[in-house]
Amino acid sequence: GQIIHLEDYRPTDFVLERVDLTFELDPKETKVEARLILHRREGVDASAPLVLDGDELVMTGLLLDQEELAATLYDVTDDTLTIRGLPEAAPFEVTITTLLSPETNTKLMGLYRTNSVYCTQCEAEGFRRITYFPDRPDVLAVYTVNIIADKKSAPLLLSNGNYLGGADMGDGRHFAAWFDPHPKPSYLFALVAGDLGVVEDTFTTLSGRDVALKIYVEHGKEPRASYAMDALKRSMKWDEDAFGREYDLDIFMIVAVSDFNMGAMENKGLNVFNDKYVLADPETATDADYANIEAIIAHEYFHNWTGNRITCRDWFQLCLKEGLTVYRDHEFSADMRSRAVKRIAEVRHLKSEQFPEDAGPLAHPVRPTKYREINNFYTTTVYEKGSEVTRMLATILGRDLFKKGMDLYFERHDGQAVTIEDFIACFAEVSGRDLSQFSLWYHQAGTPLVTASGVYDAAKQTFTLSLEQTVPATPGQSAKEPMHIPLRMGLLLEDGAEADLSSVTGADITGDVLHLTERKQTVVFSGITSRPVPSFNRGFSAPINLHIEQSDDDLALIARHESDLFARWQALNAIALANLVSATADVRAGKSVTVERALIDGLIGAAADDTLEPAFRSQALSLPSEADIAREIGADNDPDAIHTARQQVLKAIAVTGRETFLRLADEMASKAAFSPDAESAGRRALRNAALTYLVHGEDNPARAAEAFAAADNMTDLSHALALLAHRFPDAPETAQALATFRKRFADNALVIDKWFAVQATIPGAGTLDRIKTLMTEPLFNGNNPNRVRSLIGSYAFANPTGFNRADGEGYRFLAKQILDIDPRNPQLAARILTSMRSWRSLEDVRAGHARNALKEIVSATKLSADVSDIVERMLK
Ligand code: BAL
Ligand code: ZN
Repeated sequence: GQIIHLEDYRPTDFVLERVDLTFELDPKETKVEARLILHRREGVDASAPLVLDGDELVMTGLLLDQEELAATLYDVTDDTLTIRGLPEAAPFEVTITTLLSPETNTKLMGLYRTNSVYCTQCEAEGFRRITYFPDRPDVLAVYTVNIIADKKSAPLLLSNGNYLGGADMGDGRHFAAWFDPHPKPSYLFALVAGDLGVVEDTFTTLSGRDVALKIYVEHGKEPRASYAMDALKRSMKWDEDAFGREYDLDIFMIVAVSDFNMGAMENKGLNVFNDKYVLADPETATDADYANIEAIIAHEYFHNWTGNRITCRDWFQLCLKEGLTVYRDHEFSADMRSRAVKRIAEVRHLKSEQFPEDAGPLAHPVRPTKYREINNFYTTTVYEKGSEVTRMLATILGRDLFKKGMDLYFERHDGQAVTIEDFIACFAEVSGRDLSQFSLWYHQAGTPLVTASGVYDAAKQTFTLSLEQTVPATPGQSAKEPMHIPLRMGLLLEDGAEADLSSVTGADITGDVLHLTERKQTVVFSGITSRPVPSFNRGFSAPINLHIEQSDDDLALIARHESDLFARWQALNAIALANLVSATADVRAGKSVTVERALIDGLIGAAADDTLEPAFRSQALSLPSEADIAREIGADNDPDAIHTARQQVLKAIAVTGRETFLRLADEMASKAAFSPDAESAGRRALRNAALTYLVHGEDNPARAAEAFAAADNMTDLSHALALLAHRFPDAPETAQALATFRKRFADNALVIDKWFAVQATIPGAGTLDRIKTLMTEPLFNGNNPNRVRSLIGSYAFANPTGFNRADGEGYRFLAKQILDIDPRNPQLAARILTSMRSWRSLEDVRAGHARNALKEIVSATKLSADVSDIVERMLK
């Protein structure tokens, strides 16, 4: 494919007024008739042709104002339909008939079948696989949709908007008509038809309108949709309370399907979900699953305003809807659960997924300026860093001005397709601030590095802080400007009190926010009565790497006394990370590993502190991951050494903390019936964290096997299974537990995904053979994205030692899988391939093997645009 540039944007020559679609559904041959009413945009040359997008379409009819079009007046290529000789000013009607084969559509874009249900996925460019169309987000139109289908196999016929009516057709078929009054781009179109069960409820909006809520799932799974329904109602209420946003149709529908490339999709009034993010009950879903369901139900619902009512002008603006909507779902979850614990989880995710992306060959700005394949830009940079940028805007402006800016955005741009500049202008206007430097966050890729050092002058009672920021070079961007970095901070004094920051020179400070705007800044605080311990980036107010020489004692002070709970966790994490990095160096040097007292005391102290909520204590106990350690080391990584070092540190903590962990395992055991609420989940998390240490401090699997046998919910059961499999992969107890689990859940695809994932993530070189055997399992299904992600994705993304085998077999295996998946499902293949994005930070031997595997992919004869874009960027 060719490269698309932001600077080439121009509006369409023709304005689309209305769309009428008629589907005659059939698994092998679905007929689509699309009637488009258009007119030439004012000022556009009278000879300009209409150019429509298409992808793998078979066209069997083309009419202009109901008359057949002469062959000389149009051209069809693989990806366009061009029509000439159109009226100069008057509206006209183009009617296109296409034939589709939903059953053989394995790309899961456009119209396809999943478990005998017809379903669509159109974002970003799937609608062009249904009919020829101006398939771009700035073409907004009102849609009427008629669906005709076999009555028996598809009693349910759904599309966007409100239901108009339907009837029996007398020939075994029936039809239904839907009308969506809200103009929308084609990527928000959806159709679902099939035989599904439903869970129903209603929501009364703030202005008193009743909205029918329906969640469609496979028959028999209705009870597992009740948590999703509850999350939906809480989301609708929260968006009214927090953002003043009311729902705007008579009905809101969610359909859960089992074959889906993404997590979910925000189609207007008809969200389609990966069933993984709808279905839950205590027996089959973990606490993490419940939290994800809550977050994703909210995310898709919030898109109704941030994405649907106000959409993107072009796909470069993807973060306009995604970054903002992630920010909104983060805030929602923070209000539903513990804000500090939620923030810790967000930052862990950001650092483990987005920071490596930003530091590697796939780095790109939050608002990119060019792309070859837009599907490859649904990234953690656009989503998670995009959300962080929104959060910084809220931090800089403060709550009230941020809200004013959002209100102005909703009011000014409702019904429009807009840009990041339009969004930022609303905040500049309400605050009177110049946000041009802040906007660099959208344009400059790379994680800024801030280095800080402080000097205390006891005689003058001043604390002088030298701050310096650099933004690393990234592909296509060698030189960077300094950014506006809002750094929330505190100066902790000896007695645990906090210094007053108001007497300061060299930087603007508002509340506890220090505004770092220059490359180098010297900031002097006066009236500081004792040597202060600076605590930076409270709440992770800016997505940066921070380097500061700070002793373990100072970090331990922060971990005990910071008023910001997130900062306490951050300090503990910093102690742990430094220790794990030096332990890795020890292992590579053949020395014994040193585990610092500050780490052991800090972790066990936090774990034992009954004044803190259990969920926080479990986060405190959870050591940085092997990927976190690799990222901190940065270059010449040996995953085996990292693993060994981390295991040894874990064991040392386990041995010293044994009494505490035994107490916690006992105290946190649940005495009441299962509840998925955050507090109960926190107790389970702390108990399981304690169990993890206990099991790592012992040489036999008895305790893990006992936990497996005793578990009465999926959180505890899957945790025990992972402990067994990862710590004692070859024990008979592990084989037994895996077999029991498989037998008990063989009929439940989502649970079996966990069974595959736990085996795919067993550390060590031997896991590859295990995976090859698992692929011949009757339960493996290479066409189901969830299943492929659970086995092959988990291996490549979440098994550093297993995947990064020193002999390169892991990479060669992945290359083979990518080439196998690509022809069926390019999006899935490209996504899994990004697991190799940090290959350059490996030691030379592994990096050499990785390069060869990537070269093997790039030299394959036929690659999708998705995979070739990723692999070429990774090799550049
Ligand atoms: N728009 C794609 C799925 C999501 O981000 O909600
Ligand atoms: Zn989204």
